[in-house]
Amino acid sequence: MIFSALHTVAQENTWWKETVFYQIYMPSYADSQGDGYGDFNGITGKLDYLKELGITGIWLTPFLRSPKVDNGYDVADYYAVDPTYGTLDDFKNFLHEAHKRDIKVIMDMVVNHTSTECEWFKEAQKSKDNPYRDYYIWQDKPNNWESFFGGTAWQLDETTNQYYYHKFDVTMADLNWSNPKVVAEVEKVLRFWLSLGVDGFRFDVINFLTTNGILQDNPIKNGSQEHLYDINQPGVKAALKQLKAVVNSYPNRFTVGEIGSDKVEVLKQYQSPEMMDVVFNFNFGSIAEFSAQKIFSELHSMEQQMESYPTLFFGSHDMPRMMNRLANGNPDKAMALAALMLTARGVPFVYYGEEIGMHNILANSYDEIVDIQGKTHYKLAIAEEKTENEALTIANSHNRDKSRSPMQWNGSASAGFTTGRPWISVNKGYSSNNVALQEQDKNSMLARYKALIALRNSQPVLQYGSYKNLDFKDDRITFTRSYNGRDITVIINFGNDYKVTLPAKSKILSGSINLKPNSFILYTTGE
Ligand SMILES: [Ca+2]
Ligand SMILES: [Ca+2]
Repeated sequence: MIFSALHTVAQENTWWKETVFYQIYMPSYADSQGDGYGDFNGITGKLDYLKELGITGIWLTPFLRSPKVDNGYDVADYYAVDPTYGTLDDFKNFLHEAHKRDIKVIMDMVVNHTSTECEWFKEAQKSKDNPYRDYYIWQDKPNNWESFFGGTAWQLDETTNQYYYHKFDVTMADLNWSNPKVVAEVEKVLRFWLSLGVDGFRFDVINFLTTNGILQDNPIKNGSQEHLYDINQPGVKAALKQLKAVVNSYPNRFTVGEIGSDKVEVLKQYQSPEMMDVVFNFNFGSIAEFSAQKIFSELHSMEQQMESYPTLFFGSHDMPRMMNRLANGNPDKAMALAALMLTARGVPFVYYGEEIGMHNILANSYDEIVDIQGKTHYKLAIAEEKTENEALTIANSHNRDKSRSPMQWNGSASAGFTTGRPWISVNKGYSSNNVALQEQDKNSMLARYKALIALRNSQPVLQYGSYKNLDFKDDRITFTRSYNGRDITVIINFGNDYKVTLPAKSKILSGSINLKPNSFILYTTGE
């Protein structure tokens, strides 16, 4: 009895290897009641669109109650839906409707820090002997640790005359993960949402958990700080194992970790069924400008070094859109990149709007900047006596608004995103680029995305196949994936015209043998 029960629990949970995820940036997807912000009822209304697109998993950016200084990555109440996005019942309805369509839902879980408006912090602030005091990190004197958003990471709290630590904004106080009460508190939060039926979590900046009591200065090397004591601290892995044990106590759940590091050898340390099922590698996903060689070498390095699946993505809410950053506005190039993301070995994450080739927006003045990171860099530049124009340029290079403009549904006012005033600028190109237009065009990006995703969803080789080869030559990325005696070969051509010689008995699944620049072919051999 005991053994069979254990066997059931230990059965490998693999749905995520079959899943095409779609990241929804909560405030920007669909507004149901005209306040200018996306909400759950809006998203629920788009589930048929996502089902049609072939999406089988949704990652929602934070939707818990928050002052939204950092768009919800600053949680004030871990048990409440932010009223901007609706009610808990709206969320439950959304989840039910998604599950009805066989779409899994994972939520962003931000536990490195809370908003300073969280009750835990408000209590902690009251006195040095408050029971919540040690939920956070306090010092009589700041050390040299820097905020990720710029400037010092310490803020004086005048009530108790001590400084609290904030790796990010001053309104986002870091939780003290060396306190077992914090761990227990977060476990309770996870259970609450898992019990409601969420299929897993995307854990935010998970290697920033402050688990080490030693708060000494970071060493300075060549003028910049080495993050020896504030990131990847001893204890992070143990904390992740505790969190994952809670997740694994519910059947068929999944975790993906955001790891703040550009080293695959650091990333892979956090990837295991006992910690994070998969992790994001930003060297691959947020590569600053197009290079077929660089994309290939990151893919190759993940394949060589990581034991489990890598994640495959070229866009998120923290980086400029793939269409501008990598594809230079060329839809064919964006499609070739999409083909890589949807046919290589790994878990693909499509960022909302990529499927219609959405472009960046850019702020023309300080007033147009919404993102806290953009604003902070502007103010720091002004403080350093830069001109307003210089400060704007600096701010725009850090400004994450670029990829956060409302989803372009149709040609009506505000792209059909809202009947009211959108919280952030709509991309001006929406009247010529939107879902409604692309749905009428069988050669549109949307149609091509649907076809690619349908292929991935129907071919176990593309979900489970290992690589027989993974090669790069003349700006062509080529691989053959193999599973249960069936092979699928993918050639993605970022170079010049190239004619493919098909092996005997092969069948083309997509594309043609005459590969133009920025095109691809998929063909199968075997049964
Ligand atoms: Ca709304
Ligand atoms: Ca921390």
